[in-house]
Amino acid sequence: MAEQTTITPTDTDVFIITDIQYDFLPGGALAVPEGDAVIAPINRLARIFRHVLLTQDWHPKGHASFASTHPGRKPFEMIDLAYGQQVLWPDHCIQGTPGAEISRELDIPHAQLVIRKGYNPEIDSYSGFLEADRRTSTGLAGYLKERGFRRVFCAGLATDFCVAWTALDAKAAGFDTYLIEDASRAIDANGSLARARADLEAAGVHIIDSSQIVRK
Ligand code: VGL
Ligand code: ZN
Repeated sequence: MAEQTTITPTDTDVFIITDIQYDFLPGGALAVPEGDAVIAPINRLARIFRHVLLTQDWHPKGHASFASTHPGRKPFEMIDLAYGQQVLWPDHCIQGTPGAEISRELDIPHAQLVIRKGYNPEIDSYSGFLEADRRTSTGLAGYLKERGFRRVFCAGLATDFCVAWTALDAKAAGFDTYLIEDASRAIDANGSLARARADLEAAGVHIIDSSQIVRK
């Protein structure tokens, strides 16, 4: 059950918008079903937050998370990499390509930072905080702490991968963390959405609806 209280963003709140890039939108290489449905609620929410950050999936060609990098393997299969199990994906969000660009439909001129992730050829990074080896940091937690933020609000694509992992890592880093469900959409491969929801609930991430966020 979503929590029903209303929330008024303050100066110690930050809104982190995950991976609104053409490859995750309809027609893209790893299109998230209804991915474009998040843009209107995200644009509305972003106007209520003073502090907004974006993440951008940003892989080199031949990235370890691409099925095409592993002969004979197909997208959505699992593979064992040095750091553990990894889902294999179609090639997507390759550095400098049109598919990696952040959608021009996002209307957030006041966004303060774009944090790129997944640039390490050998390690995936769903989270904006920690790469998939769960050791290599992007520096985001330190950035947020140094700026004095206390609450982190997460939305974007995809709920069950990059948004969930970003929210879980925000919570683990000590921030009171919210995932805005209707401003996010899932890939939902092999039960991934149910697993992500269970992980979020177990971790104490608040799952909320965008209608709960109101300006003062
Ligand atoms: C994502 C799979 C691979 C995401 C990124 O943005 O959720 N999913 N790379
Ligand atoms: Zn990726």
